[in-house]
Amino acid sequence: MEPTVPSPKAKEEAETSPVKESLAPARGLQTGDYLTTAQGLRLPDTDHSLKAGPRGPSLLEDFHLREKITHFDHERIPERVVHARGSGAYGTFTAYGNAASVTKAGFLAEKGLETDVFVRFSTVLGSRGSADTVRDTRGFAVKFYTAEGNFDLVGNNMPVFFIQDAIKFPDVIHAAKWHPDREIPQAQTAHDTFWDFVSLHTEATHHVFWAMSDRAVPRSYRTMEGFGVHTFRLVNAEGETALVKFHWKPVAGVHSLAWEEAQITAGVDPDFHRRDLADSIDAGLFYEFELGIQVMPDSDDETFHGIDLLDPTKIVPEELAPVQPVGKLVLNRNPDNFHAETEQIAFHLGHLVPGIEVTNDPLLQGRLFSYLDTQLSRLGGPNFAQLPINRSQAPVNDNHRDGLHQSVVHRGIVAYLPNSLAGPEGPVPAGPEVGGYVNVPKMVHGEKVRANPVSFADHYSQAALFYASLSPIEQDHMVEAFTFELSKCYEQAIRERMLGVLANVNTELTAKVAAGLGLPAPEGKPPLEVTPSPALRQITDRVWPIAGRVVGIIGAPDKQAAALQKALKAQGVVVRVIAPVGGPGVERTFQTARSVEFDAVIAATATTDLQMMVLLQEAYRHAKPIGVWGKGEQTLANAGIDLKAPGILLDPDADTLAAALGAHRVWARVPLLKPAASSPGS
Ligand code: HDD
Repeated sequence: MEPTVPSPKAKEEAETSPVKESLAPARGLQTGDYLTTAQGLRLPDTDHSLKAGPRGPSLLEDFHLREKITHFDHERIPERVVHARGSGAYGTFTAYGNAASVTKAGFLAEKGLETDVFVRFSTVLGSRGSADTVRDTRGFAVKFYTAEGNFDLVGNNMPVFFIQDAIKFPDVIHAAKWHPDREIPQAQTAHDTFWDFVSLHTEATHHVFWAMSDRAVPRSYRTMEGFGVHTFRLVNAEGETALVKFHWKPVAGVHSLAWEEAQITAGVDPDFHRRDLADSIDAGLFYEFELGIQVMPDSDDETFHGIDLLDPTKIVPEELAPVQPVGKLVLNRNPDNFHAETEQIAFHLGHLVPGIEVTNDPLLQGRLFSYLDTQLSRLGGPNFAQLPINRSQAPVNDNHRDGLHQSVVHRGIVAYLPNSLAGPEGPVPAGPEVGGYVNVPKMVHGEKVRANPVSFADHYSQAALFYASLSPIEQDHMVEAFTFELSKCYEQAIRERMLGVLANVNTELTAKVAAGLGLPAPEGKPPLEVTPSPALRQITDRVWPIAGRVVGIIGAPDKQAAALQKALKAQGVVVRVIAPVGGPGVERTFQTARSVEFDAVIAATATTDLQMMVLLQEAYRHAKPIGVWGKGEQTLANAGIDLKAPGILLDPDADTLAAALGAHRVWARVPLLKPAASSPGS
């Protein structure tokens, strides 16, 4: 079979393609020197409506007033029905080339090939204006503008999903979003309808465990993994197939916020993740991820080590199928306009390229319908692919015509195939030899039924695997999360039923959650044998890159602070001085600073300021490194923090701080923070 990497001509066309130009302001639009109406009429005044005298009523004939207000009235488009809250960035994906053995997709197979991408990160449940740091799954959607057409990898930061069949998506989303009578609570699962649904619908259990884990409160979008979730079928140049799961591995490691920290941040800075993404790119501290694949044989039964690869509630542990890195993504450019780019981008699992095919996973199959469909109401018609952010870099000639918001002036009379009238201008079908998308022939058979394979009935073993794989600290966090969320339910019966579900996963976890709720722990049938997957653990001994981290100094912009700023800047760390009042070199005042914006704090001056006491106590509770310079010792004493506690760094220099930041948190302090032990200030 001919390789499907783009021909030099196609590449040349791609380089001069409209999408690149389109990222600049469209020619002729919004470029005039004068203020005009939308029709180009120059306007002398846009501050006063046309009235019958200065004190008179406005005149209906004021076309400028009406056009201005009408346009404004229609500025918003419907927010996404899920994943409404998000933010995005452009980047470059560079292929390592090793994926050529499993796929002919040029953007993966051709070593060194650079492909433009746009990534949109999101939460699932909240409205567009909701907070970034809520407990939720995060979307991780990537559009690759490949020379063979757009490929969208629409994944999440969790490798499994609540449901096995797309037909249940409206149910899980209606249950998880706000209650329809009062439209509360916003952006969270800590309420009755969610727990009612998942306690009755036990195939959600594995995803619920991920949602109650630290993965649901990422430190930033930089520190999340991404997963394609479903199994895809890759096809190489020889026509050989493999079953594959996609993974994004963050170069910065996987790190989370403390739960209390996430809650405070939601109020103090609801744009925390969005701001971090934009600020980091502006500062040249680009987010980096490696794309990896787990490759499984394309066997007749589509299972691997007994795991049904069509079941989206199951993972394949990395210990069974290692994640092989196949390329690198660097997010390096902020959008210019949130609405035009981030809001109008339209992802769709049916945006595929030769070498990547879908499988019969029933969740994936339903998604193939939903994403195209939703854009019709969200983006107002079938021509959304013409929006600059959605345009393909590969030449397009689709024979579609007309429709709302058609912006192409099609010429000629032919929009059909076959025809004899279009001449050389008309598109012709493309066979595989010129990159046409031809499915690998696969036998499809079966009775018409509404049923799942038997293997889909195991709802608990992988939830047990996940829990068993976590470090004790992460397990504790999960116990706390279950207890927190279930105690927010009003219905006792829901709590009890959910404890019954937990009892089928892990007895110890159930006992702890039940104790927290003041309820008896029911007996269940947890799996007898569980083989943990250490790759799922977040807390390890590894020291991670620290670019994008922030250190606060409670003190003054003196020489010592400047030296630290200089030394840590080299590693991409921002050092901010927090002083009683503003002034040169002061980035935060005592009044404006809050612990959540710092990964480590240094007390460098003596103060009894109450807000600084709170800041230090929170940093302590959230297991952040705390440094002490000079009179700062007194400040720590005032805050009730023991200088000998783990992670209190006496007179730290840049290297000491860098090492502490690289571990993310002072894990040795966490056992001291258990409710029984008194944390400072509590
Ligand atoms: Fe979905 C958006 C991820 C199942 C229907 N989904 C959406 C986004 C992400 C995901 C990241 C935001 C895209 C963006 O930034 O614009 N969805 C997933 C994952 C799933 C999943 C990883 C399971 C593995 N989704 C799923 C199902 C359905 C949908 C089963 C419907 C049957 N999803 C949608 C949607 C959205 C969407 C309604 C809302 C806005 C949009 O598509 O463009 O069509």
